[in-house]
This record gives sequence, structure tokens and C-alpha cells, in this order.
Amino acid sequence: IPFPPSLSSSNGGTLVLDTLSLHHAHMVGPNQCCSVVTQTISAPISAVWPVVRRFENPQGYKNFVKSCQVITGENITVGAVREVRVVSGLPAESSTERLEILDDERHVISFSVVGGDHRLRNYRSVTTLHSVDGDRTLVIESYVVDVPQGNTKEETCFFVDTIVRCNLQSLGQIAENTIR
Ligand code: A9S
Repeated sequence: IPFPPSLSSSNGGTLVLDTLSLHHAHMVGPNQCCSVVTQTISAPISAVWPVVRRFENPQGYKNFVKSCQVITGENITVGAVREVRVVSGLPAESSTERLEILDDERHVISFSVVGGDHRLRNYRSVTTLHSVDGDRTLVIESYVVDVPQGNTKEETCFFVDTIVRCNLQSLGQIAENTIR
């Protein structure tokens, strides 16, 4: 099932519509949910991308991450796996995540969850950056995830949207601070 359904055909011709159908179209199974969160940042891509692209350092802007270790060696390329430790107070302690896309030209990063003690099985997200007026950045982050036993799609999306929104707001503050 293409995502988001109403924007899935590439008939708009604008950059954002093309990007949505290219990078943010997920296969969504019957027991999965998907959503997209956007954030506009008052800093150029050149200030945002260096923060987002660091697969080995998600704690650079994700406040729920306590520490991170890449367990596949020095090379941060597609297939690299990181072990993320989560701050206390969340229904999780660790998450094992695989780098799926790292495109420095198009400013696309994607990872999938391959393990951990949390409830977000088969989580996969794609984050893309888009220049707006040269000096601002539009961040688009979409994801798909299994709906955990005992939860609804709505509850799951609400939980994940909240985390992603926090992450992107933090990213914005950090990038905006680097250009001040
Ligand atoms: O890390 C991200 O980019 C996005 C999310 C939704 C991460 C979620 C999380 O790391 C917790 C914050 C610990 C919440 C995972 C994988 C599971 C959770 O329950």
C-alpha cells in the first residue's frame, strides 16, 4: 500500500511530492501503521545534515537516546548496525538498528529496527531534508511499524509521532544554534 495514499502518484511535479513518492512510500502490512512528521528549521541544510547523518551518534539530537555503539566496525555504510541505549522512564532499554540508506547527495537517511527489548517491532523510518528559500530546511520523517498486541494503530502512531516530533524539534534547536 503506497504511502501517503493521496500523494502516492507522482503527478504533482513538485519537489516535495516527488520526494514523498520516491522515499516515503512504505509497504504497510495489515497489522502495521505508518505516519509522517514534518518540521521546518530556520537553518540551511548544511547545518542540519551533519547532525542527522551521524548514524553512530543519534544522541546528538535524540533526547531519548542515552548512548550508542556501532557493533559492525568502523565503516558507517548501509548494513551497519548500532546498539542504542535508551534513557530511563521509557518502556524500553535498548534498540538494535540497521542503517538502510545514507545518501549525502540527496540528504536521505533511513534505519530499521532489528532488535531490542521494546515494543516497536519492524520499525523503519526514512528522513529527508529539503532546502526552502536557501536558508531554511524542511525535514520529512516517515515510518512504518508493527502495531503491538493490545494496541490500536491510532495509539501506536500517536506514541511514535510524539517521539519523532520531539526528535525533530530538538534537531531544529541544535541546527539553529550552530548558525547563531
Ligand atoms: O529513534 C527514532 O528515530 C524513533 C523512534 C520512534 C524511537 C523509538 C525508541 O527508540 C524508543 C524511544 C525507545 C521508544 C524505540 C525503538 C522503542 C520505544 O519504545
